Amino acid sequence: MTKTLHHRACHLCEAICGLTIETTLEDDACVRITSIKGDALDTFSRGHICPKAVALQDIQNDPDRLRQPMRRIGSEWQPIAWQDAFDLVAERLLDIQQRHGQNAVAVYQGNPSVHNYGLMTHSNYFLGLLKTRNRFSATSVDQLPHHLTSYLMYGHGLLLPIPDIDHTDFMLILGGNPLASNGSIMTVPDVEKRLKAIQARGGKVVVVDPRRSETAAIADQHVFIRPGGDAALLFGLLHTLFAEDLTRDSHLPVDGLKDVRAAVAHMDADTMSQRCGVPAEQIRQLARDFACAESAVCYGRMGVSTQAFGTLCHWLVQLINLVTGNLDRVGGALCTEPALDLVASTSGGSFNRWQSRVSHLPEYSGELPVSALAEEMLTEGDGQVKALVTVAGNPVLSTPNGRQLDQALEGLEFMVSIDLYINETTRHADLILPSTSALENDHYDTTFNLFAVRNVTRFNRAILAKPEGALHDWEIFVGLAKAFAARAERELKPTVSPAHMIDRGLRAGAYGDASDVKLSLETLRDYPHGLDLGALKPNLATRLKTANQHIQAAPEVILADLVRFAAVPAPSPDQLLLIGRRHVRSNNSWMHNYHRLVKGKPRHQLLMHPDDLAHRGLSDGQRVRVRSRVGMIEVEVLGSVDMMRGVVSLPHGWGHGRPGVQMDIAREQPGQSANDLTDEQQLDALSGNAVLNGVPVTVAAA
Ligand SMILES: Nc1nc2c(c(=O)[nH]1)N[C@H]1C(S)=C(S)[C@@H](COP(=O)(O)OP(=O)(O)OC[C@H]3O[C@@H](n4cnc5c(=O)[nH]c(N)nc54)[C@H](O)[C@@H]3O)O[C@H]1N2
Ligand SMILES: Nc1nc2c(c(=O)[nH]1)N[C@H]1C(S)=C(S)[C@@H](COP(=O)(O)OP(=O)(O)OC[C@H]3O[C@@H](n4cnc5c(=O)[nH]c(N)nc54)[C@H](O)[C@@H]3O)O[C@H]1N2
Ligand code: SF4
Ligand SMILES: [Mo]
Repeated sequence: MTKTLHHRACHLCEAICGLTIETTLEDDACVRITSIKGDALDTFSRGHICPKAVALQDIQNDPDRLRQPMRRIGSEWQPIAWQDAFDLVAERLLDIQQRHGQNAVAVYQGNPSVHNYGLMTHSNYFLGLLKTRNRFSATSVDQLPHHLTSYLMYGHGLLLPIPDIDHTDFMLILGGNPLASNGSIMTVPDVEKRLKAIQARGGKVVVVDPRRSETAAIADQHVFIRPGGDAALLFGLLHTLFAEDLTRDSHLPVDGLKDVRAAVAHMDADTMSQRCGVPAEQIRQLARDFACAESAVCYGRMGVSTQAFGTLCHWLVQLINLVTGNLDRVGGALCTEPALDLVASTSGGSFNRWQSRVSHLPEYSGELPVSALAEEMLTEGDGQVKALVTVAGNPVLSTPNGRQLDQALEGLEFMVSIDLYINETTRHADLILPSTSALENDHYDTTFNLFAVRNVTRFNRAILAKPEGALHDWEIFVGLAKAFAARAERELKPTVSPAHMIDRGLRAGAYGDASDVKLSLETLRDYPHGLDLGALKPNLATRLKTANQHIQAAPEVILADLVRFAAVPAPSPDQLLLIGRRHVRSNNSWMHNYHRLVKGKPRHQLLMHPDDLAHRGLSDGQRVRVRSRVGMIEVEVLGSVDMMRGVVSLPHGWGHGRPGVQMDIAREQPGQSANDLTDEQQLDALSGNAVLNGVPVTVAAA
């Protein structure tokens, strides 16, 4: 038995923790993973690890994970050869496009697409050939408001200022629970230690959340807020900063601040307090505390981007950092300067160049909001979607009104999924094309190095050999592209491997051939634990991509949205509102098939304040019916004093009990899908992002 130690970044969430993985060459000539630990020599993650990383071996060994392409005939799945599968996809998609037009084929790309470098470099090699406007992704059930705000204010949708968590004196967190999620649009391994370090150096952490989350529990202050009330709270903060002269000059060139002042002139803390339930004096004091801190950063995430005024929220977050002098400042919000800089190498984005056919939702960077996907399939007429390609996504469980989409998928002429499992979505596919597992593939993080709280980089080779006959995701896309181009008689430019592209990108980047660091894949081999390229530094002035290289503080489309904000009546305090919840042992919809992560008590119950239970004559542990405009589910309810009154919480990603799902462990503990309650008609109308938090529901005994 020979043991080997490997080092690799974990790709499962945004924290990119360094791992040490031991493999053993056993007497039967099989290589097995014998241990997975945090890598103490990774200077970024410093040995931090969470339970999901240990389950990487379970993904590897899972008998339910597909290892060859599968074709569905009725309800039976049969293996099919790769080339036959590629030819079939090309034939069916081309035929549908010839009969119904290019937009009749839709595409949905899910979250793991950004955690897998081959999907980043090569999905478009095939998907681009389809030339369809019906492109969707998980972006519009997540962070679209961040991109739109940065595109409008800074000229590039990926120029996202990141909290300088290691140097700040005051961190205001809205709608993020990094202790469970391990951070998002803030790549921050070991986040708990970093938050506690703020407190240890005399600083303060404040969390705004309708639930006393794990992060709120360690904060200095927790502010309860009615779901969806954050724009009002942020307006109240900004107004106070102006009214009490708490602003600080910025070194950055800014246009439009006068317009901002005028636009928020009547949004005082008293008026805004009625919209969000936070007492006016608390809003004013929070503004003072923020402005008086030596350095401070306001950070909003998932919980505030997936609400009705998600884009206003992120715009206000930027403005609060800007007017207090904390944008582009050490201890404030800073833009990461990664080795492979997508800000430098891609176009800034685009907005509203076209709209969805049925509901006229706006395009962003070539994609439409996924809330429109089902109706594009269900509404007859020219341009109706007849076929779907899904890539590493499970929209039946992750997008609003998932039941409707579930039914719409049944009516498609053809569907192909590039995925590892037969799950709630892919069970509808005609073909599933599974790639190698992550440990059989090289890894370079193209995305999360860009959002990291330090400038870091690393490249790791595959740990396990590629099984015979298996293909990497990128090779599947090359196979599909070749088959499609041949049949369509279109020219296909040759391509190179992802590793080759990364090498080129590294050499051309800020730490590449023209610098002293001379980064390339070759030089990165000397840094198996990752390479630290230093703390974040102010750089925004030189990286702005707006036409005049000034920050646009008052983009027209955002100011226009203030009319919508003003028109919304104050929510009724009697209305029960649903929010989500993440747990460190779960990862969206797809990691419930590993015993290690799901063992013990279930974690997918509805949480409700004990007073709200009593008010309805319900008791802890009872089965209840939760209803919204679009659906009804039956779940167990638990009393929790951590919930704000009038708010209930249910995690998403469950609901594995649907027929045909081939994930044995997940089916034993199926839970119900929160997205059978979320409503595809509830949107941040400006961006088209889905509202997943603050969904009106009723709860009654089952
Ligand atoms: N109600 C509610 N809904 C939500 C959220 C919420 O908080 N509340 N969160 C939203 C957010 S933030 C997100 S990002 C979305 C996620 O939504 P999705 O991206 O649609 O869903 P995932 O659960 O991430 O599904 C990942 C799929 O990729 C497959 N997969 C995993 N690794 C690979 C790989 O390497 N290659 C390939 N080809 N496939 C792979 C898995 O088998 C699975 O089918 O959900 C959103 N939905
Ligand atoms: N363990 C684990 N880690 C993950 C994931 C996972 O599924 N599991 N998913 C990954 C993905 S795809 C993403 S995008 C990130 C997301 O990472 P985060 O943005 O940290 O998301 P959550 O953990 O869902 O935290 C959102 C918080 O917002 C609160 N909230 C809900 N509604 C409102 C509201 O109206 N106002 C305010 N102020 N707060 C509100 C919720 O109570 C919750 O505490 O996590 C990533 N990491
Ligand atoms: S927090 Fe867990 S899942 Fe996320 S990168 Fe680190 S080890 Fe992986
Ligand atoms: Mo996400």
